[in-house]
Amino acid sequence: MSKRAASKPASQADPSTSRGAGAEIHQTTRDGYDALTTQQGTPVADDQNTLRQGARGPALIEDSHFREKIFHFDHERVPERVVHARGYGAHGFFETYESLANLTRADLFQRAGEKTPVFVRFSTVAGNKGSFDLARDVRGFAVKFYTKEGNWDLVGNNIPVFFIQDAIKFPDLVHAVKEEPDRGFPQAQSAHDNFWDFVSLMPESMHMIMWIMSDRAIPRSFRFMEGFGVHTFRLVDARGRATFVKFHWKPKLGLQSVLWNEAVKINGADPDFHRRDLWNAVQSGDFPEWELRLQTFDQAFADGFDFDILDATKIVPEEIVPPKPVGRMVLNRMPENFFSETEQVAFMTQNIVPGIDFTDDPLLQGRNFSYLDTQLKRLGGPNFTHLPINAPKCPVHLFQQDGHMAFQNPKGRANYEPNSWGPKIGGPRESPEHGFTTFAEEAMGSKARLRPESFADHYSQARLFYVSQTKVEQKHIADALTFELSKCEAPAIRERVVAHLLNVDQGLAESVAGGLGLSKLPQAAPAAVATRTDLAPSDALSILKRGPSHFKGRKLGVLMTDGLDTRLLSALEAAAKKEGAVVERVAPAVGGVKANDGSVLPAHHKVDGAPSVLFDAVAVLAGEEGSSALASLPPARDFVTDAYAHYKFIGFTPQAAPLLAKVGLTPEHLDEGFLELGGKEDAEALIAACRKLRFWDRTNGA
Ligand code: HDE
Repeated sequence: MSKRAASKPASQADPSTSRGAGAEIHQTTRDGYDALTTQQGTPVADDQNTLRQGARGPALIEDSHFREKIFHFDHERVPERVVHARGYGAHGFFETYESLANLTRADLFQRAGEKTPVFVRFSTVAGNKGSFDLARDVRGFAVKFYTKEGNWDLVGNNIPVFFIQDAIKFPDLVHAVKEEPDRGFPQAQSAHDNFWDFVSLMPESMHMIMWIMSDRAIPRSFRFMEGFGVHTFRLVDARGRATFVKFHWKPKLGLQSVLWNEAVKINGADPDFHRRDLWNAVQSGDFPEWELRLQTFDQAFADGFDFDILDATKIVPEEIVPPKPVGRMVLNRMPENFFSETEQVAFMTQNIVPGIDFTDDPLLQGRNFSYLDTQLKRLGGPNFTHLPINAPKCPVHLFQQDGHMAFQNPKGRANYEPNSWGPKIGGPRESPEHGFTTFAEEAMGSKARLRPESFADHYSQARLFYVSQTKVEQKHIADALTFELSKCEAPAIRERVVAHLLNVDQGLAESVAGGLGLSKLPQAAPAAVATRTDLAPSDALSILKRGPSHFKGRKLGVLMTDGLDTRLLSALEAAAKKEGAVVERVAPAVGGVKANDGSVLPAHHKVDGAPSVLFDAVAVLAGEEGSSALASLPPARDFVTDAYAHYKFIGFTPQAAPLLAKVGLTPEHLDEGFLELGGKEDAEALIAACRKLRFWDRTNGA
């Protein structure tokens, strides 16, 4: 183009045809699109070129469309959450099984079958917004119930205890775990000196450390993890009688985690593994579901515990107080816009409804102070409840007004109370019969900064958690501790942590000390209260002891080659479908493979981009034609090697033998986790075997 010629954008309509036409013409383009407008609604004629003085001249300040567009772009970001920055949400409903009127007056629990809309946001804690999903971390599990009597936010985690007992230590904990301030790394991981330095000086964190070093901290996906309200709350009935309650979410699909070696690789192969999983499940109609269960007990019962129910580093074992199912939550709709909903949602622990109340847990009390503050900072003003995701779905009547971005100011003349304008225009009034009333707890004592004696036992429940695990799970905890502490540069920090582990379990401490290459065991850390070794192990604390007996909701990765038997693939897909599982096809090229009947079978993934860590089980459906080429393909070799190392079930056709042999899996090495596939029955047998999820009997896995 000549330097002097002005470019005429394709979208620029001929002014003679559009001028003077009716309003509808301004709202749509000639080819049927909505007309692009400015924020003020003015139709835009040219969105390709800034307004200039001559084709090659300077930009003009009167270009308000450009100014508005860039101004808005420059302000697209709001501060990310200080913690739980990386999250993913979904809409759904909560359905009450039966009336709980005997326990609480909370409206959502009054009627069997009542459905309450919810929005849930899952998150990691330590990483920034752009970090990867499979960080070793506690997961946030925050639920906003839009009840008929206001929003109730149950802002929980997938681990039922916390690192600290008093909210005043939260900034220290978070500073310690996040990137070190001088260097700005490591990101989204606790494997560094500052975190373990803090932990080693805070014995109250030991119980949480057991959980966070367990496989709970690397869940297979949000759909396979539990949720907990963590603190003890209160339910209050219509007569004002209170019962203590702990909230539990149980995933219908069962619990499942990945191995650390898988987590590391998933983060590279698909950093969005968890969000993609939730998106795919909901979009395909496989709606994830959790059951809400309540542990309830009264003061007299609580007095019988040897720990304090106000201490968030303690659990009430499920064997002592079995959680009672009271309803189910189904997530059935993804947000239409990630920012508007998942980013702008503002959870606050202080959002409770009549019939639910707090306890004096010092962590909860501190949280109730913090969340409002954080929303003001993040969302920029006091009117964030006007955003659709935060707005209650019940009537809201109040005298609060104005402020940034107010778009629901109260109507009418009365904006104060008392007034004498009468019910029609005088605005709302308080309702003592129905309104929220705080449980009338007696409180006494002098003002002081004190930690109660009843919070002093830091090791007994850490030990309880450890001894309740299977051998495989115990090894994972020891390996995780060894890995994390090996990343600490200061030997004194490693030793201090081992000194605490000696109060948890001698074998665990020895194993970690051995893994770290400590020349001798340190002295056990001084303990305010001796560790109880007589607590009955709790199977509910183990993932593997309660593994699912189905493969539903899981994913089989099928590596295909040219010449594969289409009937076998169909049989495998049918068996998986019957089970409620998903099959994804992987091939040397994403265009697919040519099957033995001449048909072309498209693939979901090229093998380089779909390592076996993305699947719960795999099958290698090689055919004659593709067999030897597959064996010489490095990512195909990794596909099998990893599946083997990760204890996965592996289906294979005889033509896969060259690939298996290439990675040392000659026939004498194939254990019962390998299933040869010939026909329909074998396909069904593979899916049936996969119900165990992993073949733990394999002796030399990762
Ligand atoms: Fe939070 N926490 N927290 N927290 N928390 C936040 O609020 C805080 C704690 C939890 O998906 C912040 O909106 C303090 C325990 C979840 O949007 C902030 C203390 C548990 C989410 C905050 C805790 C949680 C948050 C940051 C110590 C499990 C994400 C952004 C007393 C029961 C919610 C925000 C979402 C978020 C403060 C401890 C769960 C700064 C002071 C214990 C799931 O307000």
